[in-house]
Amino acid sequence: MTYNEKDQQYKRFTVTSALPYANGPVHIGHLAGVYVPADVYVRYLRAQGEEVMFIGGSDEHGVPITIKARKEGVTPQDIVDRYHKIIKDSFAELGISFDIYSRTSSPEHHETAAAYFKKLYDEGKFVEKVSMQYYDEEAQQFLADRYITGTCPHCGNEHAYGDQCEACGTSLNATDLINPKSTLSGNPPVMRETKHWYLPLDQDEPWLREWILEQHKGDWKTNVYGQCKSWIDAGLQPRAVTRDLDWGVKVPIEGADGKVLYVWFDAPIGYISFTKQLKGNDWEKWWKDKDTKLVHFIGKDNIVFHCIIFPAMLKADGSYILPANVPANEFLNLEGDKISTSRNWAVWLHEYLVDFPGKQDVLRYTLCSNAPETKDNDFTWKDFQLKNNSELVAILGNFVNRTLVLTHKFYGGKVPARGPLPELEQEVLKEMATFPERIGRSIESYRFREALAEMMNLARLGNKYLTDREPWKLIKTDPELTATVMNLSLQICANLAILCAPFLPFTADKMRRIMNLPAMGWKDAGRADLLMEGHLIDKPELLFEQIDDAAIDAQVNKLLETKRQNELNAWAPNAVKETVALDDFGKMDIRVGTVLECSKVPKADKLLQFKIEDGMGTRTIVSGIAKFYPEPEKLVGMQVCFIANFAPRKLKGVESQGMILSAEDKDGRLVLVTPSQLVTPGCNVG
Ligand code: B3M
Ligand code: ZN
Repeated sequence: MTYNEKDQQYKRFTVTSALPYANGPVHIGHLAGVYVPADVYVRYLRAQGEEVMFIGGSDEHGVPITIKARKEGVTPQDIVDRYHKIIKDSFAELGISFDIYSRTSSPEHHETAAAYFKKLYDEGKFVEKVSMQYYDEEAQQFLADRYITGTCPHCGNEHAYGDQCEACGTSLNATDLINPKSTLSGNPPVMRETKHWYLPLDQDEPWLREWILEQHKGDWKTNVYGQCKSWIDAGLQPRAVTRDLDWGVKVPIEGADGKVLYVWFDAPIGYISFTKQLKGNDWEKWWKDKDTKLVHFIGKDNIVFHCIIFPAMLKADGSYILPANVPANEFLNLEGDKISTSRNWAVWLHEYLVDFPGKQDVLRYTLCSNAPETKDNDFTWKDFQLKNNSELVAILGNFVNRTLVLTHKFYGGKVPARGPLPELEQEVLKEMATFPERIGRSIESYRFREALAEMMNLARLGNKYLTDREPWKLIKTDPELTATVMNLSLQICANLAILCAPFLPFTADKMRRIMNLPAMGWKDAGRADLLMEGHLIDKPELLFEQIDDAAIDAQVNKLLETKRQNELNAWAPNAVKETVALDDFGKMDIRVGTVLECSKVPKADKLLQFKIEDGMGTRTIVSGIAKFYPEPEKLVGMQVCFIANFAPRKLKGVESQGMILSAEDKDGRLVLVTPSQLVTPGCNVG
């Protein structure tokens, strides 16, 4: 049973986690924001003996998926099939313990979402509106916001989208764009009439205000409460719940051909359809019984959908419970930059699992201890290494290993008898008994960083106890007390196996295996008799191993290469300089010359010196392209273009008579400009 009284009123817990779009893999930002905290929460509740259902799945509709499909020349189903599998498998390997991980392209979901819409429609809960929308006459389809680009009216960015300008971050309406164009045909779109159905959120304002701003004041996180308050205070507008698209849940009414449910209408209903898949006829108590606590784990960009729109949908039906809490996290950045799928600036979970086999708990630990619970936070690989080496290895791993090694060394692996308890031992046991509630209450309050730190404090207590008692010395003078010390240390290890399990499930399993411990519940923790005298411990194994600099450098270099690729992809020719008169150009005397000799300039790693036949004799020209031509001698015989009438200048002691022309490519490479055919040295370039 949970510690906080408010939770004790509930018979069961329905816990959902945001459905990741199946247009790419999941990354550490998703894990830190949503899935690791959700998993810690459900694992803890199960350990407390609570009835828990943990729902997850892939969000497979929406424009991002159709855009990716078009880009790759495949169908949206191909895209979601690919990424649903990658996401589902990588979650499973990280120990995210869903009771079901389903998908919104499933027939069961389509059926449930369509029926949900139909019920509200039949009960007149929607407002029907005809509006003008952009339409692509060549592609013969209405254009969703992401299918329209144009110039941002705020910053002039010519590649703004119909819903947002990524350059200045302004939210836009498609009609705001200057010179709008369809991304499908490239043509300017036309305006055409279309009908959609709207959720009248404006009518929901009174009860939403009371439910959120009154009832949940103080128990919803301030970042969540604050965002809801801003939305409500700004005045809620009716929200379209249908779209003119062909990929999604078909709108199940007359006069809705070519229309599907808006992805943010259908996706949250996925939580319900997945419950039906999991629980069959027993599903309703998980969504309609007031004895059920509903908690949504999400990132901050999903707050309005889970605190305002989805509750409005649930309320419109009238038979559902509303979420008791929505503990949204802020965002995790990576090496000081926003994580971005499109820029590949991410640590992808499926890649991490390949690069760091068997280190799932190291990632879980790092992301939980650094979670952006109240503000955006930053993940760095150096910190990941530090958390592993200085905390997991040095504190938790070290304490358990020392205890198990000494148990084998002194007692052949058997738990020794515990004698009378001196004061220090009584204090240690008294302190140990407080940890289950300290950790439990933090988890129940969605403060997972704090809960994890408390768990590690128990390991610190164990380390300090061993250091204070020094059993490796004490054995020589007081074997009876040593036995007591080792007995208590083993009890602390057994407690850690229970209390670390929500955070570090793989480590907990390993500890239990080594200590031959049965699976135990949270309520077993805090006790000093988990291991009875004579109980046999298996051979000790290290729980964690050092992560060396090479492994970290490899990851950092991988990101640096990504950054380099992004810069290359983002490269565009710089703006043309101001207009010059022909005469200005005429002042430049540009000639062709043949390279007679070429060599590095001594003590100047960037400079090459050329001896050029220029039709009037020879001249020496120094050029800063040594890095790009490592074998200068191979340039002999090549023809180059050079400016002949620059004043001579000394470069590293060599007099240079002119400037050789090179093109600077987007990757910074300097490439010599040479005529396409052999010409006479000294001829003019114009
Ligand atoms: N597919 C994920 C996101 O906005 C979105 C969540 C749906 S939860 C019902 O990143
Ligand atoms: Zn802009």
